[in-house]
Amino acid sequence: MPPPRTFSCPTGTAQIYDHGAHVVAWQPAGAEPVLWLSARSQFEEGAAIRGGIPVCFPWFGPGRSGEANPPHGFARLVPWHFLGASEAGAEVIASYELGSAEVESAQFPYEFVARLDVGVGANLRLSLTLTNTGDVDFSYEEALHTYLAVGDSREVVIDGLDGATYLDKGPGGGPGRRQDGPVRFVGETDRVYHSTAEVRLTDPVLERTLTVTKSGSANTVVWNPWVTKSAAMSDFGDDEWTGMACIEAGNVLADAVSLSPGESHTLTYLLGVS
Ligand code: TA6
Repeated sequence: MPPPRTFSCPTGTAQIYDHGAHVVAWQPAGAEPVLWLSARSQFEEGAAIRGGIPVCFPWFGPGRSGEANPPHGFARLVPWHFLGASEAGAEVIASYELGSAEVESAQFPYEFVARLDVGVGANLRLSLTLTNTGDVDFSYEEALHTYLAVGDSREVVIDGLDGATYLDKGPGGGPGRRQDGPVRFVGETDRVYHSTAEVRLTDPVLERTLTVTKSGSANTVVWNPWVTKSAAMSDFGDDEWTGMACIEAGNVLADAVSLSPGESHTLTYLLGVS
């Protein structure tokens, strides 16, 4: 697999693989790295990179049918076209594109163009735009599945989801739950919130707050695999669960996006550090 491209400006640096248009690293000037990447990740054609910001499309997990494969869709498993990079104010913007002609999928037989624009600077901003380039309506799920680096996942506090309803995909979970106060990790946590709100992760160990602001996203997914699930993943170190937390922006399940011919939709994910 070709090495990642590095994008650097005075306010920040990022690394992105053409494979999946996958952002694997971002570091604001003067700050520590913000994204988590497993030491056990694969970097192979056709395989998902474990960490950074996987682009999940055209379905999330096993999809609305519960039977879609591969998990989280094909977009993160294939090379995207690098369109170029441009300086814009205090950031550099790298752009990638994936067209339906390059990803034959009987499970998603539609014509589309996916574009990912990544703004690199003091903040990290991803905009994922889908355009229906065919002549029939289609719907799809999507997520920017961000792995954040944390000092100790058992100590972080996630604010902004208080009162939001969620689907608990964790052990003994189910639909129709409502968040009461901040989110803390005390076991395997896998929740799909119905929320458009800004989310803040306070990390007392690294002494920083990570802020996720989004647009065009009806769902926020919060995930930590904890002990058992980490041990079951070959590309995830058994003890790595204490160093990461996923806060993802998406449109999944009942919030899947529908596009008529010629229509576009953009999901934006803005990550900041303070
Ligand atoms: O976003 C959380 C989740 O859907 C979890 O259920 C878990 O499966 C995670 O994604 C990782 O999925 P992956 O296919 O990358 O192993």
